[in-house]
Amino acid sequence: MGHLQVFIVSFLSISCVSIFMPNLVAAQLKTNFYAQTCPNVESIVRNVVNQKFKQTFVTIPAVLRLFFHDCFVEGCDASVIISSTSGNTAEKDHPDNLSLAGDGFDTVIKAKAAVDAIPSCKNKVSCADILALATRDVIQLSGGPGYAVELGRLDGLASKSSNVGGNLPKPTFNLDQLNTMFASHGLNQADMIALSAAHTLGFSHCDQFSNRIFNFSPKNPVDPSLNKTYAAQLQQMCPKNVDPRIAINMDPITPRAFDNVYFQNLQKGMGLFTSDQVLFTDQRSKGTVDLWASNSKVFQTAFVNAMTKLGRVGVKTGKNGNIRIDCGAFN
Ligand code: HEM
Ligand SMILES: *[C@@H]1O[C@H](CO)[C@@H](O)[C@H](O)[C@H]1NC(C)=O
Ligand SMILES: CC(=O)N[C@H]1CO[C@H](CO)[C@@H](O)[C@@H]1O
Repeated sequence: MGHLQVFIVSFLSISCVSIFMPNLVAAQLKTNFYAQTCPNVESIVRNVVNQKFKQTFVTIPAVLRLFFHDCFVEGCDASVIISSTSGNTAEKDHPDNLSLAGDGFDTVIKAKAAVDAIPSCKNKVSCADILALATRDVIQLSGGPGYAVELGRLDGLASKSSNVGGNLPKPTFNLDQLNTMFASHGLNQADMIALSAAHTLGFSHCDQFSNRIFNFSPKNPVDPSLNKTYAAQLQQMCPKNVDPRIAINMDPITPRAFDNVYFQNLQKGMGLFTSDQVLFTDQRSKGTVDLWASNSKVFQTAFVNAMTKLGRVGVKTGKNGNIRIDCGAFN
């Protein structure tokens, strides 16, 4: 009897959710979405990612960050890949995108061409799904966990530079600001901390953190939460009036490995941005940082879970999207 009641209650609550909040239900996404139409899509994308990686390591952080930006602005719908036209300034030309490395875009364009070269796959696989697959592949290539990617996203029909600003986190954010922004995309604090570990890879331009090493506050020119040795190294690599094109490794210890050293760095005051270091200095998130700094397996499980949730943000189906022929332009 007790079991039956529990069953009925949970059955009802699930159906209510799907009736009243269809956008929160990712039922349309499935890992074998292309099993009939393009069964080899995963290996086709992976081959292109491998080739691109052999040409440049930047492929890895560039694809990973591109996926994050895509999902946070308009949803995971490849809107970030659209090029501006005379009538529309697209997302990628917003100043926050200035630093998105071109190799991420190039990877998706090349993978799309490889997929479309197979007759049965032609115009069947969305650019949004190709980006999601390439993201999983670059994480694995750099030593991170492998995972099954949910598929079935359509490509979006809008891409506006004016939609970018308020949707992406700033490196100066505190914990409340980070939590608020991630919560607005259905991600909780643990998801936010796990995803922040993407900063175990890749580069930052000096202007993104110069406030922390030169003019933090009248009392403390250097952010007191920064490790003193690390702060001195940052000042040396990024002096005042440095060439704005100079970028430095965000994880100074293992910059090319997807690992939990990101969290070990935070424990030493070696988080590059305020938004990184605050995860350790704020008592509400410190416990998670300490746990994941010492337990890579637990971190990886949380990361895969958070990436899967990120991949469900704002997914387009039906009339809200299509399969783009050219990932960089609307059909
Ligand atoms: C938590 C809030 C976050 C903030 C404030 C933030 C901010 C930034 C900033 C300012 C940069 C440096 C850009 C540059 O100067 O070139 C950067 C780089 C990067 N971010 Fe984030 N980010 C956040 C979360 C994420 C997430 C969730 C991911 C992916 C899951 C991610 C992936 C990356 C990667 C891979 C790079 C390196 C890009 C490259 O080397 O080309 N970030 N981020
Ligand atoms: C600063 O970083 C060094 C390693 O570069 C580490 O040995 C030291 O313990 C750190 N200091 C603090 C206060 O965490
Ligand atoms: C990779 C890419 O397309 N980056 C663009 C970002 O935005 C600037 C202008 O703000 C463009 O010049 C870049 O090409």
